[in-house]
Amino acid sequence: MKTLKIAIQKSGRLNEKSVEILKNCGLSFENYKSSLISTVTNFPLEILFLRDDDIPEYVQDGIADLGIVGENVIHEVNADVTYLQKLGFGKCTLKIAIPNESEMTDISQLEGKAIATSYPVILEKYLKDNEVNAVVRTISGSVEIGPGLGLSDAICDIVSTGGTLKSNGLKPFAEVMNSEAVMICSKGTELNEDVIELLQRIRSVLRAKE
Ligand code: PRT
Ligand code: ZN
Repeated sequence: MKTLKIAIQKSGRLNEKSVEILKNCGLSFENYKSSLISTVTNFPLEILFLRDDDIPEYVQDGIADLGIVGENVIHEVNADVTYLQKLGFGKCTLKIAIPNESEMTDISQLEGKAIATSYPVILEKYLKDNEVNAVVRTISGSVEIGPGLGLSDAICDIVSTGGTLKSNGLKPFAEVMNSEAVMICSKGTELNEDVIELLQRIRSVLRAKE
């Protein structure tokens, strides 16, 4: 049987927990920061370490059979992949936030306003679903400083503790989507005995944590 490939984040918020869950499944592999591929020595599996943004497309295109990535990233790139399992970490919410002094109370008041975000696809869809015409300003990071700089009236970004919003004088206004890390596979991935075995091990690791 061919060796499976799983794509996980190389470094960042999901890396450590992704490595941990695979190790807890009994998989032995080296986790060198410098290498992009690691071979599991006791299971027919290779681990690809990638930027999280690239994972959905690698899986969609079948370059990796499996992947661990945040749901927000999958939605943002509109990837056509199959969800196998929610993994219970990397939980966060994509929220629209506005300056503390703003008196807006309803999302319809975003009409004609500028919203800074790194998630233009998800935000545009949300605005369309809610029939709000706002200007989406796409920036790649530090969106929280947008309103303070006069770049935007609101932002749409990932929130977990809420500390970043607070320290930038912003307050949550609307919830756009909840997200957590999930295991995905390509539409064409054969659910062979190796995939099923891995999935069963992951599920028992998750159950043991409950
Ligand atoms: O380098 P690479 O492209 O792989 O990583 P990245 O920098 O794009 O992503 P990374 O590592 O920051 O996040 C990976 C994934 O973790 C995200 O896609 C989410 O699914 C998930 N996640 C969970 C978060 C957060 N929590 C989070 N708090 N991603 C980002 N944040 C940031 C947010 O953007 C904001 O700047 O943390 C800040 C807010 O946090 P609080 O706690 O102050 O609310
Ligand atoms: Zn990224």
